[in-house]
Amino acid sequence: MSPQELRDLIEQYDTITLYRHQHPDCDALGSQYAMKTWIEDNYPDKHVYALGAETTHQAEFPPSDVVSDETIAKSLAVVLDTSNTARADDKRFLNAETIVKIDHHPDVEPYGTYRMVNENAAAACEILSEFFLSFPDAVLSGKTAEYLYMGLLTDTLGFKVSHVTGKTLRIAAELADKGIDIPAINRQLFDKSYAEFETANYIRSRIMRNNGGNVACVILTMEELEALHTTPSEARNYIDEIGHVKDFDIWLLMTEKAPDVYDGSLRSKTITINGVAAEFRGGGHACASGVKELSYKEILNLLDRLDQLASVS
Ligand SMILES: [Mn+2]
Repeated sequence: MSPQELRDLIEQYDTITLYRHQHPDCDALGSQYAMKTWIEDNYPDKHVYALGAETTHQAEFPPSDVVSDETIAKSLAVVLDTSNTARADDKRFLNAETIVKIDHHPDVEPYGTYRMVNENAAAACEILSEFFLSFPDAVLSGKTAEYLYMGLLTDTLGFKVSHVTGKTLRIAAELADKGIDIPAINRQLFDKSYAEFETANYIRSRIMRNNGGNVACVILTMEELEALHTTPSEARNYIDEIGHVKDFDIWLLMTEKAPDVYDGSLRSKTITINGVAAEFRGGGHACASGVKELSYKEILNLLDRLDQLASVS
């Protein structure tokens, strides 16, 4: 739908309910709260509710609203950053009178009465920014701009991924002009706690490399995880700490969850690794995979296979 059609729809409804996906990131929450503040700033008499049970620890967002099923039924529902209905945090949007999907993921399930979907957009916040910026007569506050910038920045990993276009950067520039505090936003989103910093230091100190030096592996035992006060799956979130090294083509982080039972996360720059991952009860994307329930002996076999991959490429 066009920006004007969406604006007309917002003007028609007194009650608007907003939705995000499960395990929300800063694009899901940022787009949701940007929509809420923009509508409240421009249409102060309307009732706008942001719904969803889960939140993120990466940044602070207001608490979710609580609304009745009756309120949802008569509302305009706008679902943000959510490619399919099963992924929506609050599925009651399906009972709303009118549903709008605003998203940038592949449109695998074109749900809703209307759609504003652009698979080439870097973030839901990019689509929403474009919508807001097409109305110079409407207020786009600093708070709304901050929410939008947070979504853009996190979904593009700091404007570093291939989805970033000239349009993404022009939109970021327009948001910057609204007086947002860019360094403060970056600190809020990306600064670590000292405990996380120390865990990262420890993991980096445990790197083992193959003969060629281009495969890097860290194996954390149950004792080590206990000393780090972290769980096996939380520890594997630190996989990025051993990436971004010119010398490493493949890197992996194995964590012991029961005596001699290890799960692992594997990453590569360009080498396809999901085939090898599948040989070890795993799989995933070409350059980002997982493996499950390996013994220490199997880890050594896995390292041999990755060593072969890295040496032929
Ligand atoms: Mn997104």
